[in-house]
Amino acid sequence: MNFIKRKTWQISENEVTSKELFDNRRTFLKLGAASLVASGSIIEALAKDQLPVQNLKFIKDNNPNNLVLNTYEQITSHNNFYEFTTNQSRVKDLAYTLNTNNWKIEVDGLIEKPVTLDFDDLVKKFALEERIYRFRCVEGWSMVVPWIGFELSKLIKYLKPLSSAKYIRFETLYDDDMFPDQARTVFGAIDYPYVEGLRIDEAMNELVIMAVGLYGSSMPKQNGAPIRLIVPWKYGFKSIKSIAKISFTNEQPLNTWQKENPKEYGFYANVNPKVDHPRWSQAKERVLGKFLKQNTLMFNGYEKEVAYLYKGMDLRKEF
Ligand SMILES: Nc1nc2c(c(=O)[nH]1)N[C@H]1C(S)=C(S)[C@@H](COP(=O)(O)O)O[C@H]1N2
Ligand SMILES: [Mo]
Repeated sequence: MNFIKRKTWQISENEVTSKELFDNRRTFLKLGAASLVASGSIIEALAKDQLPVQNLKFIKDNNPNNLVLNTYEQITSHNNFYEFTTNQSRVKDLAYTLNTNNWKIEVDGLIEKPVTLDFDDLVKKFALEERIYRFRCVEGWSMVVPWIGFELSKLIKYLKPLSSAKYIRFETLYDDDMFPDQARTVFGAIDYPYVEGLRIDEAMNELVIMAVGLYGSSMPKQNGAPIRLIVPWKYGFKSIKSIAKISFTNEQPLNTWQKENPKEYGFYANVNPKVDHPRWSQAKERVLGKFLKQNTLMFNGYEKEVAYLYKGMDLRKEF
């Protein structure tokens, strides 16, 4: 059993069983239990009935940098998910057609043994962790999200790619019954399926997660249910949603946005306030729900953790 003994002040709201919390929410708050938690945001939102049922068990992120979380409402009502619509406020109303039952991920390419992973098994195999990360879209908006997931590195080790595999490639599900924009064969917004990729050494960095939820509960459909990638130091488009296929390759994958517009979007897409998008500056960003803009940080604030990956590269050319 992986029971870790901690001081009372390290007990997270997640460890107080959700049953206790829901049965006795008022008393819980009156007793000052909020003082036991690292960040009160989840308790606050629960008290206001703004969160869905907390159905995931996970290891809490103590949020050492005190990032201010965006609300569940903000995170789930402003979305980029072109398979539904390019209208960011409409995704949440259209996403019900995505059926995540019996979800499979096909794995092929440079790997000892191609397999089909079952999502439900996968979630049981790897311990879930909360990761509170900044998330920066290339369009200039950002948010802070308490994702729940497991490290991609653990999945890669489990899958045992061949040493000749230099890249990992992901595909979103292709199903035109579930995704209305995939059914618009001629006038669709982009070519489907949506594709993304990482170099294997990037993919092995411990910041990269396969996210299966946020705010303690399963991934909302509009955010990429049931499982998506999160690469917090790269522009949001790298964080591909609703993954149905993984391939190991020795060639750099042609990711969707590079294919659509290679002058504006590359493979790396590292957040970089000094390299502007051809049509706008990337120096600042607007946090969802905020009026004033804030400075964008190099590698989205994760320079210490990831700069080694790009030593010797010209980040203006390899954007
Ligand atoms: N399959 C798929 N994945 C996707 C997208 C998409 O349109 N389709 N949009 C990307 C972009 S541009 C961003 S900013 C994020 C948005 O994630 P969110 O809706 O959870 O904020 O998802 C990324 N992953
Ligand atoms: Mo984005």
